[in-house]
Amino acid sequence: MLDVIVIGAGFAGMYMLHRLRAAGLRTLVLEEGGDVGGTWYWNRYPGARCDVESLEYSYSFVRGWAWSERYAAQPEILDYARHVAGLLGLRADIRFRTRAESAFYDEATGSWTVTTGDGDALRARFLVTAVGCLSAANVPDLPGLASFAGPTYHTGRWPHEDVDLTGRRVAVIGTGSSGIQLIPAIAGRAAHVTVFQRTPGYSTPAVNGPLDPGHARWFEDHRDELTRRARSSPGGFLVPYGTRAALDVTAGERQAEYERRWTRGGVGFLTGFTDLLLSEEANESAAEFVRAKIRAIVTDPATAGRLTPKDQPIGLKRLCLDTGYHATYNRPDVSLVDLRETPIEEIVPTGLRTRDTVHEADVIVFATGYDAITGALLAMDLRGRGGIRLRDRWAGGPTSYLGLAVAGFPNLFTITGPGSPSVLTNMMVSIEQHVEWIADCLRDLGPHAVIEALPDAESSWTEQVRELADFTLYAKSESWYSGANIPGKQRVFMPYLGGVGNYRAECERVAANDYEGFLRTRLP
Ligand code: NA7
Repeated sequence: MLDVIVIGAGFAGMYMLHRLRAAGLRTLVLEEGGDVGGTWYWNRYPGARCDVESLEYSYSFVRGWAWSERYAAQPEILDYARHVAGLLGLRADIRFRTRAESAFYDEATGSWTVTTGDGDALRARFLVTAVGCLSAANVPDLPGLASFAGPTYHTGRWPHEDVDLTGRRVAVIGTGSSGIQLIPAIAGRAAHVTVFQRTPGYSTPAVNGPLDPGHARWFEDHRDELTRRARSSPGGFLVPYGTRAALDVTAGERQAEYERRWTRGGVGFLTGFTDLLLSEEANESAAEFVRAKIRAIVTDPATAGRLTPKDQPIGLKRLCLDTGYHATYNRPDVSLVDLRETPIEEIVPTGLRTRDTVHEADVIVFATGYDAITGALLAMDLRGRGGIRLRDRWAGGPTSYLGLAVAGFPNLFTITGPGSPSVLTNMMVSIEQHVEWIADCLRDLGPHAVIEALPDAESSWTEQVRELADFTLYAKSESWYSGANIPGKQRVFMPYLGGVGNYRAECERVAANDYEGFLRTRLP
């Protein structure tokens, strides 16, 4: 029997394997893809790029990698993942093209049995899920889809072979981060791009470009100090965080701060003031700044109107970063269909039919997002004590202690699970923190331990996550953070909003307090 099975060989699973091996635990990683990289293995669509700066979106302990751009494109991030796998010799303990279909906990032996897609049954004392928060693709069930004559792609399941869109008429459904990256990247190459937009989103410029080697050297020289800073910050990013409320400064000062951040680019647009996600009035000042930018960029006023988010605060859906997204609509070969005015009625062999016309297309791209945070966990048949299914346990929405453990599921840890800061932060910082906490926990407890979240600890943590969300504008928002993008999914705001610094302190306190909130026993 193994000590640990890890599911997923993205950045979380790779680091988990490295740390568990260092702790002397026999570990096997199961990975559905053909290589390491997780989200960067699957998300190969044109324009795919990280919206966290490359230097910050890298392992804190790996040195000597030279990123070429401020924001790395998918191929370079995948190369980096492969490089790290080679450096640490990880592939020897990863079984690729192996999907974990189910995992059952056996109380008698205190172990997990994981059944793979090939029918193998593998046993381990501990199970760690590293399945990613944005990996279960959401493809809407549109009438007539099977009748479409051309190929269809989802951005998160993009083929590994070359997809040549040259001279094709491409329909893109969805304008979240993926659509916003893809659309400018294919415009000009495709004969025509027709974008089907349900909700206009806010986006600010990435201001991408070649990485200054001097800055990269400075970053490397100061890496330890910068890592400490990121780890104690609210979001795990090294952006400047303002200390004043937007409503405490003059309108002119607000504009100047927004303009500075717009020009600098990157994820820090909303961190200039303390109240942008707490006060509707403060939020509106930032939202209106971005709306004015869209109106200034897009030359056709009707198109600009459709692209401008109305009556929605900024930042409650993930704020996108773009490179020339809005300007793309000034091209004659790009058009916008507003699905609120003319919804898709059906897919026909030659395209997409709305009330007034058929929009002809050779290819359909679904940039329609994911069943986020819980989707990949629930795609497996996970069963805990007494055979209870995770799906049933979470029928009323996910509950978790620290986003790391679920009551009734002993010896299971969920990296970046619901109830942890995860998607609201620099994922690299959150991944490293979870991996290190889990590895230290297993090292402290030894392979014969059984550890399980106590129901009271789980309820009070889940309540704390909810209370924090209720304190902010997120409480009333509709987004994948709360499951609102998936029909029938329970609405629960899933990420922990207290910030990575506070969260880390709480996890460390729990461990130092003899794993407070966990029941610990030992196998006989
Ligand atoms: P997102 O952010 O969930 O965006 C999905 C987009 O697809 C969004 O514009 C949705 O509109 C749209 N959508 C979803 N379902 C439909 C249907 N049925 N019809 C029309 N349009 C639809 O996913 P992304 O992949 O762009 O980004 C996910 C994260 O990955 C991103 O935040 C980064 O962290 C990386 P809606 O807004 O729901 O009206």
